[in-house]
Amino acid sequence: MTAARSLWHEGAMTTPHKIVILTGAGISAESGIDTFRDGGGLWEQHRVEDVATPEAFARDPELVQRFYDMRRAAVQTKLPNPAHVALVRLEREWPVRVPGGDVTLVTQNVDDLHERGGSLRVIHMHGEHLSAWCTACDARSRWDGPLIHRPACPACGVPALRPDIVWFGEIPYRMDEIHEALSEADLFVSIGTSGAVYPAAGFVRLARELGLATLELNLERSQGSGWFHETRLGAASEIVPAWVD
Ligand code: BV8
Repeated sequence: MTAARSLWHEGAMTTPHKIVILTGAGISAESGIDTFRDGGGLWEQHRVEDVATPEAFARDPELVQRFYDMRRAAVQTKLPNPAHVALVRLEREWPVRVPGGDVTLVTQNVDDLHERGGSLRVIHMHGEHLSAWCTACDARSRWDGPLIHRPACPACGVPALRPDIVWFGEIPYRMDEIHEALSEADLFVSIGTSGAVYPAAGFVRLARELGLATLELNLERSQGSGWFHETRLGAASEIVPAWVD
């Protein structure tokens, strides 16, 4: 774990203890899951931003359910890639190698590839494909099948299940935990995100204000690249293991 151990920060080589990692669609791209904005970010000629909203769900629930049923099924045919696996090594080995060391993994992704790669603690700030949210009783249930046929909620029996996904205009999950992790960390690493969606896109600025070292690992420069101390470009399945190992 050489690369993760040290990073130039304000001219000095430092050894981070607490690391916060943010991942986006780019870490899952090489597992075959489409990103949002590469290739136009379209689905059946709909902009994702136009489908992933409460208004779209109210206007055309079947269209939105079909959109998520298709992606929920597709995700289950994909496999974690070496980038996911490298982060599992970091999560397991960092606390052993560095006294007080800790890794907090925050993802914008709604797939379960981090978990299937072996990550034990994942903060899904935008929700999860494999979870259904009952609008009648507010219960969340693990769900891997379609919702288009309005199945009954496992908790209350009412056919009121929606994708447990944070849509545009909705408040992301576990923001307090994320802010607390950033306030205690000394390194923020962003992997595979365009920096197009807030509040996630603002984490690097918060990290800079808090005095963290900041590193971006991405296929290309992002909207937030100017805020990072260092940006390394390349495919996640190559540059993430190279950084961790
Ligand atoms: C909020 C679930 C308030 C959906 C997602 C008007 C009205 C309402 C809100 C707003 C508004 N204007 C602005 C906003 C805020 C809005 C926002 O930011 N809009 C954008 C479009 C301007 N945000 C919200 O609404 C958020 N909520 O603001 O509530 C609030 C906030 C805090 C506290 C209190 C109140 C909610 C946003 C969540 C939306 N839901 N996902 C779904 O999945 O179906 S967002 C969606 O975009 C995904 O989660 C995705 O992860 C995320 C970000 O995209 P990326 O992951 O970065 O993916 P992208 O395709 O963009 O980029 C891929 C990157 O990977 C690229 O850089 C590429 O180069 C790189 N890459 C590609 N291949 C590889 C690679 N890198 C490495 N290796 C490779 N092989």
